[in-house]
Amino acid sequence: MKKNVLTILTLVLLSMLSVIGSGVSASTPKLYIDPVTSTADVGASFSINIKIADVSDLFTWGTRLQWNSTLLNVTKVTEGPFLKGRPLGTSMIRKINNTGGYVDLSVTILGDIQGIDGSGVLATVEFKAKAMGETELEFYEPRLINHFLFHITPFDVVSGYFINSPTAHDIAVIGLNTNTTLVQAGETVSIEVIVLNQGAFLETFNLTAYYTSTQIANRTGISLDSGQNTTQTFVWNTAGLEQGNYTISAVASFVPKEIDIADNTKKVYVIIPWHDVAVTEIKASTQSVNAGEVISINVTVENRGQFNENFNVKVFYDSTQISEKAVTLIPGQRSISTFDWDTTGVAQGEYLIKATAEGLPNDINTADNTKTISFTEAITINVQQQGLPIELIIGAAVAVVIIVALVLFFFLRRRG
Ligand SMILES: [Ca+2]
Ligand SMILES: [Ca+2]
Repeated sequence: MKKNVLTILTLVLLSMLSVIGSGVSASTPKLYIDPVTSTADVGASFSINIKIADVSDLFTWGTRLQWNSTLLNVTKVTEGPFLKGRPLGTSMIRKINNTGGYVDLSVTILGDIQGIDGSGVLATVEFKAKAMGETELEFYEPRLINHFLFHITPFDVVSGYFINSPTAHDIAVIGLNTNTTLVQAGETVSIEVIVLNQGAFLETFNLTAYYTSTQIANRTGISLDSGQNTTQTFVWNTAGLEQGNYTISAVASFVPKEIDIADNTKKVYVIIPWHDVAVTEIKASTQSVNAGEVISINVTVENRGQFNENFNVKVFYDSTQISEKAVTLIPGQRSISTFDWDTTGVAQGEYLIKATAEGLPNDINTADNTKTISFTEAITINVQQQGLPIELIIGAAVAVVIIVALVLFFFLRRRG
């Protein structure tokens, strides 16, 4: 047992040293767990720090930190010094769920003031080990927000790891970060992959980076000692690629007798931005009017791309244009424009209303730029009637003819 403890301590020390040694780009903020690898005997406690490096104007941060609930319980969460010391202090929300194996954390500076620059400890989390095994201490949906309430992006994320069974073979991709999440086709993306030997033995493996299922590059024969990590950088040339959402993955090949193969792959997303606006809904204020009345038509449009867009929305009944409006939308924004249709002079009948978004030459999906209401939603234009409707007059005349015919029929039969 003593030898095991010594091995674990060496492993932890090695991983701490290698973390200090592995330099990450100075300009991109990094959210990480220190130390990368933790250990504790069953029943013993240990602490990890959630740290930030190279951040500017950090005002609010939050994340879920999750782990395998059969191995660890959180016993204490305290806020670190990084955001503290402001005139009005900070507010921290922590929700510990040891059954689910996670803690939700959120800290914000109080008051309308600047955020903090630099590097430091955001929080300290104390765990107690319940069993033998290993688990990732993983960030889920982490967010960094500045004092303008904008998300700070991109930032690098490196998960932590707990192990107290030192006889395993296991390597893991613990970090996968790109220098950008938005790239113009033709530019290059730098992909940084961090692999940690979480097992107890020297391992040799291959590391491959992909976009979607296409290989970017492959490194063979990477060797790592127990507890050691390596940072490998790949360059992805996006020349000739279409606009879209690309999955970037890093895959470490399995080593013999590997106990956990799920952590050998990590994924992130990079977007080659596109223009796309869409008409998503048309609603008329009424379905039936007399000619001469005004119908309000609400048209909902959405910016489904990544650029600010200016375009025109036109509304038609059948193929006749009712009117046109200019719309400006930021990415992801939706708006409703109201068009008044004055039906003066419109012939009696049923009409389908159509709306189109026009004036965006690079829209990648023009199919969603036009929307027409369904036949069941057709607008009926009635002609205003003076006196009795013609149908009623014809109906009454027919009834009179039938009654006269019947009376005549019975009268002649009786006489005969
Ligand atoms: Ca593994
Ligand atoms: Ca479109």
